[in-house]
Amino acid sequence: MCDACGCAADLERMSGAEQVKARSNRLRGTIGDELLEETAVFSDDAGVILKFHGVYQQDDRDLRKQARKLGLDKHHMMMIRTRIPGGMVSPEAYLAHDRIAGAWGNGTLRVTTRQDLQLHGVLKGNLKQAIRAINDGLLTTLGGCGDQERNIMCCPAPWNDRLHHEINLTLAALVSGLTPTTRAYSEIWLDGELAASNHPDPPDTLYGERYLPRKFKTAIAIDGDNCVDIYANDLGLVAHAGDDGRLAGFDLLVGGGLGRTANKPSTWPAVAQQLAFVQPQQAVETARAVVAVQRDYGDRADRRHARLKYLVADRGIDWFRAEVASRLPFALEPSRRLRWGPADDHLGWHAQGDVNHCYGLFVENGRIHDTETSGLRSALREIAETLRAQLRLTPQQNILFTNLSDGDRTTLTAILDRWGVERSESLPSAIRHSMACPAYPTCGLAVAESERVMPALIREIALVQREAGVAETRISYRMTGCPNGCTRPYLGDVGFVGTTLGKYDVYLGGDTEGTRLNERYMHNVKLEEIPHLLRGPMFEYARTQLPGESFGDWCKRQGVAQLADRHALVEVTA
Ligand code: SRM
Ligand code: SF4
Repeated sequence: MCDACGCAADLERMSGAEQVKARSNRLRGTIGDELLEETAVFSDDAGVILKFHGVYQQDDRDLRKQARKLGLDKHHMMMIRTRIPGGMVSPEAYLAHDRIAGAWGNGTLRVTTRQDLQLHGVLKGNLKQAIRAINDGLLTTLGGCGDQERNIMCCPAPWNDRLHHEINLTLAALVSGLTPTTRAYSEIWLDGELAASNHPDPPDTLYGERYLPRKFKTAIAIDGDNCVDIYANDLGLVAHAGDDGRLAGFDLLVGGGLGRTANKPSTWPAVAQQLAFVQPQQAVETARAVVAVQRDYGDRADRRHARLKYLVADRGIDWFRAEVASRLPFALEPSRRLRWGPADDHLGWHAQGDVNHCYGLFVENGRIHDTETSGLRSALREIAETLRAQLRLTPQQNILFTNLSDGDRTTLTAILDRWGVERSESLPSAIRHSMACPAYPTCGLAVAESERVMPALIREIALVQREAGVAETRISYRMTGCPNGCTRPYLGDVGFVGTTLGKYDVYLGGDTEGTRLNERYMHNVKLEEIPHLLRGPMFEYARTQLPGESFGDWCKRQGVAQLADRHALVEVTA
C-alpha cells in the first residue's frame, strides 16, 4: 500500500521516480522551499518534479574538467522548455523568450523537434523570473517535460481553410483534456500563496497522484503529409477530410517511440501501429482513454520499459484496442488506409489560402543566435517587432512567419538580407533536410557531439551529393549525440547516432514519408570518415536509382547489409 497517496500500489516495487511523484503532493514537492535557498542546484527529488514544470537541471559539460581540476563544483544551470501546441507563437511570446535568453540565459534560443522553444543556461536564482516572463507572454512551461502528456504537435502549415480551423480546435481541446489539473504550477511560479489558499486542486481523474509511468507524446498529422513524424509518437491522430472539405475524423495510431539504450537489446525504437478511426467529437475522450490504459498498465518498476510502445508490444495491439474500447461509451471504427507523400518542410514562400502569405525559414539545428556571419537572432527580433508576424515552429526545428501581406513580404526579405540570414530557397538540399540535437555541452546524456559538429559535416556531405550528381535530391540527415533519438534519426533517410566521443553508428534506409525505421549500416564510424563512407552508396544510387526513387527507398531495395558489404571498404571516385 502506498503511504504517500493512499492508493493500492506497492510503491516498494516501483522505480525511485514513482515514489517521488507519489510523495509530491500533486507536483509541488519541495520546489517552492528550495527556490528560497541560496543554492545553485535543486535536490534530486525536486529535480524529478521540476521536469513536470518544464525545467531540467543541467551543467556546462565543457567546464566540468576545469572545475574538477580547481576543486570547484560543476557549473549548474537550468534548461527551460516552453510547451507550444502546434508550435504557434505570438510575436509578444517570441520576444519574451528573446529577452529571457539575453537577460538570464546563454543568449540563444532553440526551436525543438517537437515545436517548442528551449532556453539554456538559466541560473537557479533567475528561474522564477524567467518562467513568469514566459507566462506573461501567454505561454506555459507546464508539461514541457515530465511523466505526462508533452507538447502536442500539429502540422504547422497555416492554411486558412475550414479543415485546418477544425483541426486547430481539436488540438486546443486535446491540450486542455490532457493537461494535469494541479495548481502547483501557478502556486510555485506565478500567484504564490494566493493560489494555494483560494483554489484547492480540482480532482485529476486522468493523472491521479502518480501521473504516468513515463513521458507521453501525441501528434496530429493531416492525411497525406507526415511532417510531424507521427509514427514516433505514443499517440498519433491523422486527420481526414471529408468530401465537403471538413474534418471527417481521425485515424489513431499508438505505440511509437524511438528511445533506446546502447547495448540493451530489450530497448528499441518502434513505429506506431494503427488503432482505430474516430469521429472529430470523439477524439479527446479516446485520447484520454489511451492515456488511461498506459497509466494503469504501463511498467512503473523499470523506466527503460515504461513507454507505451513496450505495453503495446508485450500485450499486443488487439488487447490494447479492447482495453481502450472498454473505457468508451461509443464504438471504435476500423482504421482507414493512410496515404502519405513526402513530408513537407513548409520552407520558402507559400500562399495561405486567404490574401496572406507565409514564409518558412530554415534554422540550422534549431539554434537561434547571432554569429559573425549571420544575425539570425537579431533578424527574428526585428521581424517580430516590426511585422508582428505570428510564428509557427516546425517539427524540423524551423520557423514559419505567417499572415504576411504583400508589403510584409518585401520587408521580411529585406530584414533577412540585411542581417545576412541565408534564405531557405538557396540552401543545398542536404543542409535544408538536416537536423541535430543539442548534445554537448548542455545535455547530460550526450556521449558524442551533435549540434556543434553537424554544420561542418553536412556541408561536406552536400559536396558528396553534388559530386555524385544528386545535389538537388532530397535526402534527410539526422544526428544525435546518443541513442535516445531526439532528432528522430531512426526515421531519416540517413541517421548518425553517437556511440562515444567522435564516433557514430550510421543508419540508412528510412523513407521520405517517415513511415519506416532505417537500419544500421556501419557501427562506430569516426566523424571525419562519414562523408567518405557515404560516397559509395551515393554514387551507386545516382547511377542505378529508378525514376523518382528516393535514396532511402533505394537503400532499402538494395538491402542495407548488402550495401555495407559492397561499399564499406571500397574507394569511390567520381
Ligand atoms: Fe529528447 C531526453 C532534447 C525530442 C527522446 N531530450 C532529452 C533531454 C531532456 C536529456 C535529459 O533527459 O537530460 C535532452 C535535453 C538536451 C538539451 O540540452 O536541450 C533532450 N529531445 C530534446 C530536444 C530538445 C532535441 C532537439 O534537437 O530539438 C527535443 C525536445 C522536444 C520537445 O520540445 O519536447 C527532443 N526526444 C525527442 C524526441 C523526438 C520526438 O519526440 O519527436 C525523442 C524520440 C521520440 C521518443 O520520445 O521516443 C526523444 N529524449 C528522448 C529520450 C528517450 C526516451 C525513451 O523512451 O527512451 C530521452 C531520455 C529519457 O527520456 O530518459 C530524452
Ligand atoms: Fe541528449 Fe541524446 Fe537527446 Fe541528443 S539524443 S539531446 S544527446 S538525449
